[in-house]
Amino acid sequence: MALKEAVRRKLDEFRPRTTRLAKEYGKVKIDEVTIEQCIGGARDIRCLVTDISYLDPQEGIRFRGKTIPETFAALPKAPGSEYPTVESFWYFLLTGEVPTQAQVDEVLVDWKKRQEVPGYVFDIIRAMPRDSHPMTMLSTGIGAMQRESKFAAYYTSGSFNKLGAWEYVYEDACDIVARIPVLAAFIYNLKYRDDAPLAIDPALDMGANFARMIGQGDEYMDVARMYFILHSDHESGNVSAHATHLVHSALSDPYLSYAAGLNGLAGPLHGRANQEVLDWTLKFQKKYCSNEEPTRELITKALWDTLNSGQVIPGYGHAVLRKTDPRYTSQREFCQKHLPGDPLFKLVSMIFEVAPGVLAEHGKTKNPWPNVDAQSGVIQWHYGVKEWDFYTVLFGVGRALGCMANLTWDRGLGYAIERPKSVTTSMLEKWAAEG
Ligand code: NMX
Ligand code: MLT
Repeated sequence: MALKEAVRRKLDEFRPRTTRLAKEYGKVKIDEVTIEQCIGGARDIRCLVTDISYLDPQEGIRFRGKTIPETFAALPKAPGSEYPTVESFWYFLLTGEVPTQAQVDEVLVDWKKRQEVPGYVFDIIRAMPRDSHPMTMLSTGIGAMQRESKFAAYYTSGSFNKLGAWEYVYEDACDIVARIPVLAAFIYNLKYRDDAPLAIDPALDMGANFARMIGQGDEYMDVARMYFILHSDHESGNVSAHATHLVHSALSDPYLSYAAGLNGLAGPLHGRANQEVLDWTLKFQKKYCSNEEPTRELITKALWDTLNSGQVIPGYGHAVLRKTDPRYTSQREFCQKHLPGDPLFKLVSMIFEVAPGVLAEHGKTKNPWPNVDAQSGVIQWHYGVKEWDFYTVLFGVGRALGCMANLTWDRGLGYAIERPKSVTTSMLEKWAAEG
């Protein structure tokens, strides 16, 4: 498999760099920690390493050094499509190299071989109450599949070798990214389509096949490709990526690790914000616009009502970004091209005109600009995926790409178990008094 060999080559190139940094420059300081950071969620403390993506507060995300437009432009596209295949993006994330069409085709064939979700996983999800949140079903499904882990089997085989362990993480990572769209589609069909059978099309790439599996037409194929790529990775400190990395650092296998990542993604301050955005927007429509068109004044009032009731404005703000999220912009451009007249898109655009000013006046958030979640739901809604409690599952399918690429590299570079040091409040008070 060319991809695995390319990853091996890249890891062999990188390992001496990491080893040298740790051995020769291990005591060089790259940050210091304040009490504010210690109490305030470790914000901005530089203590994680990844080469898969980097988030600049002003510019936003770069995948393997490329901005979103550069990434979309560089990678091989699906036939007749404006967007690259998820398979080509996977090759790029894992290696940092733009694949040839032949290399993409090889990934496509490989994923087809790996994509079968064992029947017992479906049985377990079927046994859950039908009104369980789809993220609970997704995380349960990934956790249940843990018995398939090649890494776990290797660990208990008696011949575990630290240097070779990444190969088994790679195998699990490829299995997970190939299977998670099938699992997600199964959950969608079970909950919202009367348990419709999965119409898997072996000829199609991942994004296109996902569209087919949830009963969508051809026009949704690029939506899926774009969505999964945009949501894949956001450097390593975000909750889902960090949780996945942390759990794997104990040598828990990729299934257990990604189930943990998904549980973090399910939080309303993280991935579930996309569900909250749609919920907020539709409630706004129902409450204020049953008889009249939305206006800036009505939106301003609704935003203040939300803030005054102690809630956050979903889809706005960010822990790192200090400008409009380029993932928001990318999806907005998609909307301007494909659904300019959609009433919900118009409303979301009007919120974009008003919310930053309201949040700035409110004066709390460090970043009043929209993030990825403010724009993603309206696209799903437009194409008929109207069950908004499913939107975080879509995020979870995309985020698997970044988390699994990272785990492969974590193991390849032999990163240590993560174990930061905690202190007590009395210690902080003592250091505060000492200045
Ligand atoms: N609406 C109202 N208040 C906000 C918002 C917002 N959108 N964003 C931040 N604040 C408040 C925040 O709650 C905090 O208040 P307090 O001091 O009372 O605790 C204050 O502003 C300072 O927070 P920041 O330092 O600006 O933001 P932080 O890094 O702590 O949190 C988020 C980042 C993303 C959790 C926060 O902006 C938020 O809750 N946004 C709304 C939820 C959302 O869209 N999440 C999705 C993020 C992207 N993703 O997909 O994960
Ligand atoms: C993400 O994509 O993970 C979110 O934007 C949250 C983050 O980066 O902290």
